[in-house]
Amino acid sequence: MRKSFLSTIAMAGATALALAACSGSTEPGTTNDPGTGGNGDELITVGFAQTGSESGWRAANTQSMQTAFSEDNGFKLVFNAADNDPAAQIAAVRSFINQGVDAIVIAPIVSDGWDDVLQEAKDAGIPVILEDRTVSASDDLFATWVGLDFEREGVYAGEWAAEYFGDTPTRMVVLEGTTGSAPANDRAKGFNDAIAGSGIVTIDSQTGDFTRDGGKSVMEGYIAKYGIDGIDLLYAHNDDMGLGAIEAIEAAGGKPGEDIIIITIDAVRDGMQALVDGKINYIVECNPLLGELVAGIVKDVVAGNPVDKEYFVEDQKFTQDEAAAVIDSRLY
Ligand code: GYE
Repeated sequence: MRKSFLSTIAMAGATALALAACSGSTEPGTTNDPGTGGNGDELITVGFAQTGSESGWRAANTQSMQTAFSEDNGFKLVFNAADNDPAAQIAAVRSFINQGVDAIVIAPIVSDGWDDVLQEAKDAGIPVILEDRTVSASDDLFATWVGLDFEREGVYAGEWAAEYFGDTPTRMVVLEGTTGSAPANDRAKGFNDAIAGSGIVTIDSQTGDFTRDGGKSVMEGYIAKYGIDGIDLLYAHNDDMGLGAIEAIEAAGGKPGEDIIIITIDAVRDGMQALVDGKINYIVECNPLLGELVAGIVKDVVAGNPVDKEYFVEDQKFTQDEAAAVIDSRLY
């Protein structure tokens, strides 16, 4: 069954419920119940295989996870960031298996290539919880997944573009996320479906690997090839690549948000500021604050309580005016 969490507030509420249900199932005197004097009950050891530190989104996600998987919450966290190297990430998961952790949480860099190591975790009796990105492996190899609907994010972005440009012939360049990652695949698909029938044509599409530097250098290449005047629209699969592209456009003497309309995904602080400043035209949110929800679900999985196969957290979307109204109250 598909579960949606409507907002950060709804998410926090649901998490509180999940945690309450969980602490009810643990024994008195655990770290969840320090008031009774803690009598040596064990922390849940969790290995977390993070992608790396490629973006503002990732920094907020790592912080959310590290805060939620604290000793005060009953966890010992073994953290690994793989610097966007899929082989290194799989090696980290193997090391968690060898260490005999109680559960493994993975934010998979790419979708493919997980079958063997997930089978090894299953054979070792260690449950795997996927966070953020999805995998193509069979879903009996992991307990559950918690994340965002990337395809819908792409649809939201594409719908705004189709509405803005209508039938007008529009030359679009795309900055794709990491090749083979679920958000890059799904954000492309959702966007392309939504612009079908509009005047928007993709003239170039390359990966900027979700980084600011990647977005900047790919955009420099686009500008060298097509000129600022030859590009009407930029769709960047995350804010950071869009922010890098803005630097490239400005360095070439162009006005981001005017000469080239820019749409990005994430809604992290720097992206929202660029939206308020008129340099980005539209942002679809991708909520990185998944830590508490994931921690509650990990406790349920380790306790043997039933969980759903997937938990979707819902995203918002912002025009320039909407961003100005909320920017001061944003948590990341
Ligand atoms: O959009 C991007 C990050 O997987 C949803 O990864 C995440 C994406 C996010 O690098 O900024």
